[in-house]
Amino acid sequence: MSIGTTITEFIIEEQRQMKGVSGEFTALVNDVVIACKAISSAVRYGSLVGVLGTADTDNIQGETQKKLDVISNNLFIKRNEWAGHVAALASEEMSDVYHLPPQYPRGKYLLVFDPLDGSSNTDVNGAVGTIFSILRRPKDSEGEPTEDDFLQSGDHQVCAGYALYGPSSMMVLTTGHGVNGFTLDQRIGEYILTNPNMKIPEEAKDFSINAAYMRFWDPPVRRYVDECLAGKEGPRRKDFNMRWAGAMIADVHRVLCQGGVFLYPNDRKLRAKNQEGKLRLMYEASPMSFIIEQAGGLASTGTQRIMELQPTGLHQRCPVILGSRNEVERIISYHLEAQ
Ligand code: P6P
Repeated sequence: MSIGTTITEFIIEEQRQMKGVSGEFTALVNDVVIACKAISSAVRYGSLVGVLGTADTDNIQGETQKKLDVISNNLFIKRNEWAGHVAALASEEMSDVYHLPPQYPRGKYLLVFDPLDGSSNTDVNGAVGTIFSILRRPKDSEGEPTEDDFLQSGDHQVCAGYALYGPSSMMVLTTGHGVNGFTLDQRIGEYILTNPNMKIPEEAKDFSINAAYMRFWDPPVRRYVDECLAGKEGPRRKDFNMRWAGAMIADVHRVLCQGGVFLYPNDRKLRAKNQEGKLRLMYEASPMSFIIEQAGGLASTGTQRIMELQPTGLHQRCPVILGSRNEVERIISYHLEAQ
């Protein structure tokens, strides 16, 4: 039985191309991979082992946590805190920076993650996943890392990736040299390279947005969606399809594979809550934007490139419009015309 290229072999090859990256980076990615395998397993057992339903706690976002949110967060911490590759962790599920227990050495990387994106899908057996981003600890950072040490724009990411727990368990990651996809071979418990050098198709027929909020949308977003809905008879002269999985990771993975555009824009409802969009910059928008750009696509707030946004807080939100270059450029042009 031939095994194929495991994700560890692939990362070691990548490391040889990356300047200033030691074996520490490879070992860190390996720990992240093991954490994702553990989360994939926990998600798959579902109600068989009582991991579904809500925990009795809320996260920093004020969202009621699912049991699997807490389990996934703890698995990610336990796998990544001990080895000495990271100096601190930050998570959607924790309000502050997570400082490592005193007995563990501090490494040169910072790891920020959403342990279980789309967790509202867990109780209905829908797709969920883990998103992570690896940053370098700033050279002038001393003692225990602070929140400020994490507040780096998306262009500073060393690595970004996600694990999608769908019909198959996949990992997709980039270190700035393109995007590669790996599928978990349950027979040997290894992620195997199955989608080398992923490129987002330029032609698109899918758009992904939660149309329940249509009445709150800004005119540029409304114009884009209305033109898609007008189909062949409208200005786009072709029919479109709409998809909304309720999990960014599943919707963006489809856009990466088939082309199209994913939108979670700002709108009147969010502004009324003083929010700039719903999705979080550090552990949702930035890592997914890194992947989409490395696959030849674009990622914008509608007026700014997401990877250039300077974060002001760990849990800062931002509007997200990402996908096939020409679709995102069209939406950006509608925003600029509306200014
Ligand atoms: P809505 C999941 O909670 C999430 O953060 C993203 O994964 C997903 O795209 C979005 O929120 C869904 O939001 O408003 O459609 O429930």
